[in-house]
Amino acid sequence: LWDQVLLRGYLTKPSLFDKKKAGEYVEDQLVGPQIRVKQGETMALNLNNQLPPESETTCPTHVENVNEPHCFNTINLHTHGFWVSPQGNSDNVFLKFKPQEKFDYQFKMEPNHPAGTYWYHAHLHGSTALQVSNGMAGPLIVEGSRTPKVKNGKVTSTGDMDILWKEKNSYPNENILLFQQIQYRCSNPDPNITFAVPNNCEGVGIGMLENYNDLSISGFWTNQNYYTSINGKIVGEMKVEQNVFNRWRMIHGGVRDTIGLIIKEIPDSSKFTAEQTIKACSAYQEADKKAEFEKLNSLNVHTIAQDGLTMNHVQTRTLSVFHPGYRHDAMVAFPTTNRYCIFDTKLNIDDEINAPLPTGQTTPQLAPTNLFNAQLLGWVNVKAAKTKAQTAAPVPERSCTKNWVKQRYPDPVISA
Ligand SMILES: [Cu+2]
Repeated sequence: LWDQVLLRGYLTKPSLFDKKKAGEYVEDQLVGPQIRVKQGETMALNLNNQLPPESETTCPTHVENVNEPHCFNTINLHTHGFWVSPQGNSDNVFLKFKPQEKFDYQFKMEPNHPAGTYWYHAHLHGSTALQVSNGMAGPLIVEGSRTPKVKNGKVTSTGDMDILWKEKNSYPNENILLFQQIQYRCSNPDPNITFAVPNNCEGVGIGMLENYNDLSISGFWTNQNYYTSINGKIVGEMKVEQNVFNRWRMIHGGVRDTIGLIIKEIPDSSKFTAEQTIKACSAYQEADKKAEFEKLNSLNVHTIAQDGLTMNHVQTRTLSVFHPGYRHDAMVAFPTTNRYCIFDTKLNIDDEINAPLPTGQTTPQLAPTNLFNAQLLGWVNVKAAKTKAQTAAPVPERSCTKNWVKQRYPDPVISA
């Protein structure tokens, strides 16, 4: 039984927008629409606030203490990671727009702005965490075509991955995975109706997020019946083709829990239905299945960019750690037609934001003990490869060194 929720978000279709303008609540996905822009372009964006009106109680004219949360229906928009002006009608977090107000943003992208994966979200002081936890976040993609620059045999600029990674002369398909942590609480106007678990509405309440006390600040994220969604879906399906490299643009658009992403293969599962897959994946979540969980094959994820920046070398890993706001671009190929589970494994720094690492560690490690090994976030449905002869995708050994660039580009393309 899924909970019904009433949250703030970005509408994805003009038809929904017209309804909303008429004062209605509308049904839409949890995640904001994808926005794409090219290097050198100006991104024009009209933000039109159709949230319900504020009152003197919810949004006082004079705020005594600006750190006191307030004005949850007053918004603005921040382009997370963009190298643009933070002033005027650009990425200016001091702008604020009340319900029924609208604003024309203009984000001027430099011709050398790094192509990559970014995201946008509400960023008004006093309401940011609450609005982002409602779902006010969406993917922001910068497309680019810069070639690597090499000087005296050294790469001085890595170039844009959009044109660097080719498979059989075509650019790889891509999937955006935007992770969100929607921290709603159930409510019912009848005070006699209470909820044993605050975020399990049991069909008699509606999930909302209306004050900061409801934001989970401490304690174990998973143990509180919370989920991290991918593209607005809880334990949703991703479709891919066997052995084909896809570029996964992964964005942590949540504010709460660090994600330790691991993709595990379920043996003999190629004929599993969605229900069977979710059941099979879920069986590995609890701590008493730790040994079995660890025995499952982990998929190699070939990370090519972090936080919008193309890396010098491909880094192959099985565990990808995302703190809130972080992005990873990775090339992933699924070698079998088995089902794969997308897990958030429990880390030793989990459930803490910016927790210091134990002495001597440079990256977070899997938690030695936890009630859960991992939480299931989604699953992958792999369609059989078109050609029978196809072998498992090779682990790429690529880097933006001169040799590699030379293999891919004729000399004149490399600007010295
Ligand atoms: Cu941000």
